[in-house]
This record gives sequence, C-alpha cells and structure tokens, in this order.
Amino acid sequence: MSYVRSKFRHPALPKNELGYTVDYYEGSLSTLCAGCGHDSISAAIAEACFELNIEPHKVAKLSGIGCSSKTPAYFLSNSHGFNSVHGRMPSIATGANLANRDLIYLGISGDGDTASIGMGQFVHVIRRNLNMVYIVMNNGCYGLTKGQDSATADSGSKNKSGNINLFESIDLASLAIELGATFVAQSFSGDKEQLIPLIKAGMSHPGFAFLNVISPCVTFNNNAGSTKSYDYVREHIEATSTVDFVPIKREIQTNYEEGSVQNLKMHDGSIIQLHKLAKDWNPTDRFSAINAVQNAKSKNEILTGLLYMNTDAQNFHGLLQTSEKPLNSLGETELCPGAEILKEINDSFR
Ligand SMILES: Cc1ncc(C[n+]2csc(CCOP(=O)(O)OP(=O)(O)O)c2C)c(N)n1
Ligand code: SF4
Repeated sequence: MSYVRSKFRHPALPKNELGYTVDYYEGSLSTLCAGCGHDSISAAIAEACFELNIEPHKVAKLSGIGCSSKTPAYFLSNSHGFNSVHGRMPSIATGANLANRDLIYLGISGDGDTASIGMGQFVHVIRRNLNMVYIVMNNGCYGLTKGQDSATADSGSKNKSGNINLFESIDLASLAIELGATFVAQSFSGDKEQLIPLIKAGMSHPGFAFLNVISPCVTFNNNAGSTKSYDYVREHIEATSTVDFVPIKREIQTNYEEGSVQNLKMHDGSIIQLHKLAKDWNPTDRFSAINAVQNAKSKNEILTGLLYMNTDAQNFHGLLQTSEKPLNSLGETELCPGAEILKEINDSFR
C-alpha cells in the first residue's frame, strides 16, 4: 500500500487527441495491497481510455463488492460510477444502459462477486448481449474477506493455509462462450502489452465484451500450490495470439508474415489484428474457441488473448428496439405523441 503520490508530472508527458495526459484518466490513490494484480488492471484501463481518446464523462463504471469491485475508485475519477451490492452489478448496468445507450459501460467484478453470489446475474446479462465491457479480476479467492477459495479456484490447488480445494472450478471464459457472449478474451494482469489492446477492443465492441483477467492476490493466494499465483500463471500461460487494436482512423501497418495475421473488422470500422500463434484455432468459430480453451485446460495451460468474437449479433438495444436517444433527453412531444397515436397503439392490442 502506498500513501503518497507525487503531483509532479513531466511537462513533456504525451497528450492524446483531446489534449489530456494519462493522469487525467487515473483515480484516487489505491488502498489495495502493494503488488495486487488488480492495480495493474486499473492502470491498463486508464491507459486504454487515454489511447482511445475517450471523454471520461462518457464512461460509467459499475461494480459489486470485493477488492476488485473497489478498483473503479482508482481509475477514471472524472467518470460516472456506481458501487453496487455483492453480485448485482449486472442489474445496475442493465438499468443504466437501458436509460442511456450513449455511455460506455464498464463493469468490474471479482471471481467471488461473479462466480458465486452473482452467477445468476452474470449468465443473464450475457444472454441479453448488453452493450458493456465486463471485466473479472480473477484471483481464485475472496480477497476482501481474507482469502477463502472461490468457485474459480482449480480443483487440487492449495491455498495459503495448506488446504487442497476439492471442488471442480468454474471456467468463466468457457461459460461465457457457451452462453453466447459476443466477445470473450482472457488475459493476465502482468501482461499489459496484451491486456491494453484487449480492453480497447472490448470497449469498441457493440455488445457484451467479457474479459477474464487472472489477477494474483499477493496476500492470500500467491503461495506454492496455488494455480493463480504470479509464478504459476507466468509458467502456464499460452497465448492464442498477440493482439493489436487499430482504431478506425488509423492506417493498418504490419511487419508480420502473410498468413500469420488475421484482421477482424469491428462494427465501427476499427480492426483487431491478431498475430496468430495457435494454428488450429479460429476466433470467429464458437466450437473452435471452446475446443481451444478446453484443450488448454486439459494441459494445465491458461489460454490468453482474444478467444472468440461474433460481430454480427444484435445487442440488447437492437433486440428490444429501445429509444436511440437517452431517456433524459426526450422532450414532451416524444413522450406524449398525442391522442391519435395512443389510440392506434391501444387498437393494436385489441
Ligand atoms: C450479500 C453479501 N454476502 C457476502 C459478503 C461478503 N463478501 C464481501 S466481498 C466477498 C467476496 C469477494 O471476492 P471477489 O469478488 O473474488 O473479490 P476480491 O476481493 O478477491 O477481489 C464476500 C463474500 C457481502 N459483502 N455481501
Ligand atoms: S487482499 Fe488480495 S485481492 Fe485484496 S487487495 Fe490484497 S492482494 Fe489484492
């Protein structure tokens, strides 16, 4: 934990297209344990928003309860935020999103918050293809309540007290693909080269973007025998691809061998450039993605990178044909269209 942050900023710190330096995207000083993976993810989120030239007031940060769910206080202090109830972040995200589709919704959760108390909410927000980025900071334990095993702790892994977990783990990325999530990625808090482009791509995806990020808990789950420790993750990580995110306006440049690069075009015209490492994996094919994750799991590997993406699916707004304008900007004429139109609507129900 560090209590002092220097206010000095180098005068030559680069500015983005809006004229902001990266510190404009930071938040309050973190009170998490020094070395906690969650702080690295917060820094990656700030960097991604800086590089995407996002106006912080166009972002709404939503979370549940846990050390992970505290992190929205540590990035984007100029954004909207709602720290909700344990496991209930998806409901808050759904309500806010329905009222105003113009904001970028960034949901932050933990493996406890998502895979136990919040599981019911998680599966339904995926089915609805809500337009949001949902990040799980996954440390395999309940950090805030002193390190109990969570439902993502691998069977056979050992916790700090030496107890072996007897139960099968829940693989959130596989589950998300299975339930029809339209963007699923996996990464590691210690790999910002991979994490930042994935966050940028998730923010540009017009549907539910899920990022499962392994984020070691240095205080309660970084021991030998844990499969979520820094050492274990570094030794077992297997990338499907390295990822570059090319925003809509930027020209694509590549130095990679022909055939090893796959360009995935996003709705807004931005491109995700994948430098594929795993030959027999296709990120637009759901079965191939599920196979790749399960194959890796059977070899005790953690597959990272963009695992799956579907650019054709309609999101929640499209499916429900909701108002294109935020509800708080609708005027009286739009809200009260007149007796004749009301009669037409009533007649259509008769
Ligand atoms: C309704 C309710 N039940 C239980 C708790 C206690 N509790 C607080 S945080 C937490 C789990 C946190 O784990 P996780 O989401 O993995 O976050 P981490 O702290 O590991 O980042 C629990 C069980 C609570 N706050 N509210
Ligand atoms: S207890 Fe674990 S998860 Fe919580 S801040 Fe400390 S290291 Fe991070």
